[in-house]
Amino acid sequence: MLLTAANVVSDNLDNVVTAWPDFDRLHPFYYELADAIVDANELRQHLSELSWASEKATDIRHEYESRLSGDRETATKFRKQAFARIADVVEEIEDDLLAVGEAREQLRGLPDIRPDEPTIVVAGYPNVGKSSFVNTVTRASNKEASYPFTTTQIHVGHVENNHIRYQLVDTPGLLDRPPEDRNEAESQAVSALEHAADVVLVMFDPSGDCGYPLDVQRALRDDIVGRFDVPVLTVYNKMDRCEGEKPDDGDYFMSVAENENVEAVLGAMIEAVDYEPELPIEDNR
Ligand SMILES: Nc1nc2c(ncn2[C@@H]2O[C@H](COP(=O)(O)OP(=O)(O)OP(=O)(O)O)[C@@H](O)[C@H]2O)c(=O)[nH]1
Ligand SMILES: [Mg+2]
Repeated sequence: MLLTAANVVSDNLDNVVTAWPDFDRLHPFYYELADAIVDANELRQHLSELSWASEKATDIRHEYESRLSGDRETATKFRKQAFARIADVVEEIEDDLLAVGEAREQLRGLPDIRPDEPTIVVAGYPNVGKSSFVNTVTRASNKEASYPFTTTQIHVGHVENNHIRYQLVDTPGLLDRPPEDRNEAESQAVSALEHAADVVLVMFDPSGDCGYPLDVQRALRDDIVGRFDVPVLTVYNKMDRCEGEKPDDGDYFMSVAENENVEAVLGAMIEAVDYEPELPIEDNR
């Protein structure tokens, strides 16, 4: 009975610990995102308490095993004592167990962004047409997963080109306002995106509909250029609403509403990603 009780406690706690990915080997994208949601150091601490408790349960078993060989009455007394001590150990880690369970719930909905897949991040102020663009180009293969990140959601859509799958990440609430307006978790989500992005599309609305003047939109782009270590392309949308000269700081001009130049913009993004799939090395023997 003691052997079984100690093993059940010890094995279950070990399973909880080993079921967590090794934080040190996690892709930086997921590390940053996870750390923004649950403090990774605190979580490590909780998990190490569980490991401690697991070992402790085994220790108690070893300590009492030899004492159980005596007469029945003494053995029963020791067995109860051992049970009580194991129960104390479990009680001692109650808070850690609760915290680990809560962290698991919070992390369960992490967006399905594959950091190793070529990734196009779409940024820009609210209402400039980001979602319209992502929805248009991902129409067929649009498996959109959204994730409630603090006040906002990250949407992920996919397109395929030359048998390579590209993910488009639409990030309302994250890359659509000045850095000083972001809370800590949101800033960290932005750093996570820095690890995942292969190219950033900054979308401008020159029509004035979105409510943000162009110089404000440009300031956001300049912040993104400073942060991201990948090509950042400026795309003017809503060109159907604009007359006169094209602004000279645009890489591309389109109208999602009139489906004008949208595919070309997508093509340019894919080219900017410059993704080379890893091919198996040919064996010439
Ligand atoms: N005239 C015109 N309107 C457009 C164009 N593209 C998008 N819109 C409209 O602009 C509005 C905002 O578009 P969304 O795609 O929701 O913009 P968003 O950037 O995703 O906005 P948030 O999700 O709030 O950040 C919608 O009413 C669209 O129909 C365009 O090329 N021309
Ligand atoms: Mg949107």
